Amino acid sequence: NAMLSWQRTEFHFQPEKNWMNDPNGPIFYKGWYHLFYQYNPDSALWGNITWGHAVSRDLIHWLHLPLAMVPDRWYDINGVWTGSATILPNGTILMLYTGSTNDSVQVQNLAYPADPSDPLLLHWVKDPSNPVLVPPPGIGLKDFRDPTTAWLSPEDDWRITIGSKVNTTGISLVYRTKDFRSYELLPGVLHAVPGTGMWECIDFYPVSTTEENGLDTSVNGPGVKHVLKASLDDDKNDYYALGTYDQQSNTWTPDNPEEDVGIGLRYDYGKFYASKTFYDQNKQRRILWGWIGETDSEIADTNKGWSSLQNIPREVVFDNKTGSNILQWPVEEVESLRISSQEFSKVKVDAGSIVPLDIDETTQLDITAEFEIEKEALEGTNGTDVGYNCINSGGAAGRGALGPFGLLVFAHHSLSEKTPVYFYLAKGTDGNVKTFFCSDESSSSEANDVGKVVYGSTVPVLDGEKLSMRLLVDHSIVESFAQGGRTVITSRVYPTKAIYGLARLFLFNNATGASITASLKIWKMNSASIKPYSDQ
Ligand code: DQQ
Repeated sequence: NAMLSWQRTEFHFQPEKNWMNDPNGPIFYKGWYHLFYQYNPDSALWGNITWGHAVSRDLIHWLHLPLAMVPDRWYDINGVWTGSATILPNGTILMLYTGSTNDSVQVQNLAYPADPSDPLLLHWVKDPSNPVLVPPPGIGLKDFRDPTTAWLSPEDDWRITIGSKVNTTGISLVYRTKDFRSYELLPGVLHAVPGTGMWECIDFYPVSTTEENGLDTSVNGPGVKHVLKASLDDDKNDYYALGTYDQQSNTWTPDNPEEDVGIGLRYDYGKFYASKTFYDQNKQRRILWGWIGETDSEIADTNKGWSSLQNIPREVVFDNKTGSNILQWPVEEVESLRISSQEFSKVKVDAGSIVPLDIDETTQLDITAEFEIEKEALEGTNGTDVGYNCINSGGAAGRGALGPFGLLVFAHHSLSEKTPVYFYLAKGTDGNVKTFFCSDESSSSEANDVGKVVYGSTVPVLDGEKLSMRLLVDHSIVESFAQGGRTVITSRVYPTKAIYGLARLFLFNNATGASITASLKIWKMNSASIKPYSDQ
């Protein structure tokens, strides 16, 4: 359908057609990055789940490969669900994944490459001893899924964690194994949080508090914190927390119990779910993939013949400036797609005004922007917008003393369609400033079968820091990063008029009491021209 083809992205990963969801088993092997993913080969809606497969030299330019695994055994006939890869010290790759059995029971299965000398890893063997794990006593038969990458314990065995729930408490079960075929459930749980419901797609990994590089999954000790992430089935968001992992007692303890998993920080305050990291031994970094679903209707998805994207892979590090969050940043390789750039220096945007930015094509952009707010205004009245939050405060049209201000992307010149991405400063009666980072879809499209949500959260801004944002814009998605990746928001948007050459870019400032100054660098982005597979 040519009418809808503009919504297809040009540099985000997506299959040639049909439905995709969670990223699975990402690894770097023999010079190639591998991405597997939940895939329905038959339609643009969820079902018949297989493992799709693609490879890349640089995480940006992909080659589609044949399906890696299909539901063809009693233990996965209702779906080859989510799983993770472990690379053993001798280089052997093992995949653990959830199968939905002929009775729709969730079990864990082991698979490995048929030919480890094949860098493309085209063929996979399911182990004869499958299933290797079935739900333990007391755990619901459909509440046991998504094994993590294994880590090596000091006792020289491997550990994995698997998500579940007991009543409404989300939990992470830990197993030990020597050979990945037989397992022992460890007593207790790695962690549990009441009221958070089923934990899907748990991720558990170390981050360094002293070094810039990422850490392989088994690293622990001084200068290491552990991130625990759960995807909450009940509200379809990915929540993480920083904490300490004690191997002896098999427990993880959050640094701040008030910001525990599922009740505190999110990777992304927009549309982003079922994510997974892997350690990239090629560049000593940890990389995050997540499933970005559609927010239009199922009818629209069926008509356009495809659903869902993966984010531009993000490097994840501990934020040693705040000490209380991670930073997510698009991998440097995405910068290879930057074509031409335009710079705008110290553009003044008066209170209540907009300024068009003279860019002719705005559907594929990488934008960096810095904002300064008029000093007198910032130092003025205390107690403005004390109860502000992005979600219930009127979006970008709501006006306060010190916000909102930022960018309008996918904007029609009439402004009948626009997606504002913005900061909003709220000042307490004590004079303390709280900075919000938000994205407002409410006037993103004149279509009436699409989600139009206002997303966002607070973002830490330290003394002396300018307000900064980076936006990756690609046809129907905008991934927005504030303050170097402390707070991230991904929006899917489906304008009907602000498309192709009619999509424009503006600065806006809806504050009542402050002018702002913006400096920007804006790159046009090339297409990543993702290639179909051919045997030749
Ligand atoms: N998607 C998979 C499950 C997982 C869910 C099935 C999360 O394994 O829990 O497609 O999106």
